[in-house]
Amino acid sequence: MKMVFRWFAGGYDKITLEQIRQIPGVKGVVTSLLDIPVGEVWPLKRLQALKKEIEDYDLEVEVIESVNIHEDIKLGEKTRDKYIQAYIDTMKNLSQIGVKVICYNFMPVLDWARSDLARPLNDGSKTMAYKHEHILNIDPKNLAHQFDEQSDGFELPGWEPDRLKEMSATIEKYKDITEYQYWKNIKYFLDSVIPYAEEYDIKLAIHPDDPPWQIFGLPRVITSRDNIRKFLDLNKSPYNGITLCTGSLGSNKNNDIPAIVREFSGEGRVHFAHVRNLKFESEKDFYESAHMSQCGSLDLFEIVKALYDTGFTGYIRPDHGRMIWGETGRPGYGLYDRALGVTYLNGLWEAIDKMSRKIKI
Ligand code: DNO
Repeated sequence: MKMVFRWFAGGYDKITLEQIRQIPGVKGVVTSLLDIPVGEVWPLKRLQALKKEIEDYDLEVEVIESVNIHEDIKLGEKTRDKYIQAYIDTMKNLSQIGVKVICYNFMPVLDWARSDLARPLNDGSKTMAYKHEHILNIDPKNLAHQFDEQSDGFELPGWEPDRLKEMSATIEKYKDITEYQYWKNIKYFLDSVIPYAEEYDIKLAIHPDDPPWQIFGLPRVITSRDNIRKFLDLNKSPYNGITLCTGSLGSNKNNDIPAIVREFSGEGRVHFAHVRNLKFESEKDFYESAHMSQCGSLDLFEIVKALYDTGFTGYIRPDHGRMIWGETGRPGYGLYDRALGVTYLNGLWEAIDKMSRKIKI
């Protein structure tokens, strides 16, 4: 596995590359060009400059999160081919700077959702939380407004302004889209781009829906073991893979994460892993806890062991962290708690590695 850390390029992060290079065991950053509107080609010159900026700190840039999918592709509109072509052109440019994995999602209109971005915990830290009742009863527009107020002035990934401008109108367009049609739209996208992913040697890694169930009446399908199987079968190329996000899938108690890891990583279809923990407060309510198993409801030892046992050679990053030690910044993406996450994951990996070598001897 290769440990990476999410960093928002182009002045969108207050965490510096200098700080990231000092986290032990981090080999590279996961980033994107946030200012390029969805559907436009990412210019090669910008990408070359980005690569240089990152490599000047001895870090690599082999994973992009995300190249977002234009809504017309998700909706299967006539204009989708133009946006698919732009996606392919972006992939080509990314391949020229050595990118190996693109993380993206197929969530309609919105990306992830939480009811609270800064819930105070007993130890004085703050974290993101999800209360199902709150999401059931809120207009998505008001949620966007609430996020704006709680995000400390940072643009949240997945809640970019260009996406939100048209939000109500776009939600309306999904009224007539059935799940069956949605799956067909996903397949159309995959069959169009995967041959180029193979040619450019870039693996595509879809991110699960977060939370993994329907919200605001929109189709959300990358939610469970069965649906991931269905997704991977839509196009069987090894370049069509997943981002195994433990927190997103893990917020449905029926998803057995170590088993999901064993199955899909065992088949070489997990190209990227987002590893974090969460603590259930009821069936569908949870908050994002510190990474350690004893702090949350997921067993991170079992998850890392499943990755290890299946010979996982992809990229891994700690996921959302709490805000600790008085840090302020983009919710979920502070420096300190994620750095602790890196150290914990590296510790688990080293221990599992050394123990299994001993057992073999
Ligand atoms: C949130 C992230 C998501 C993720 C996208 C991938 O913090 O996990 O926004 O990057 O869904 O496209």
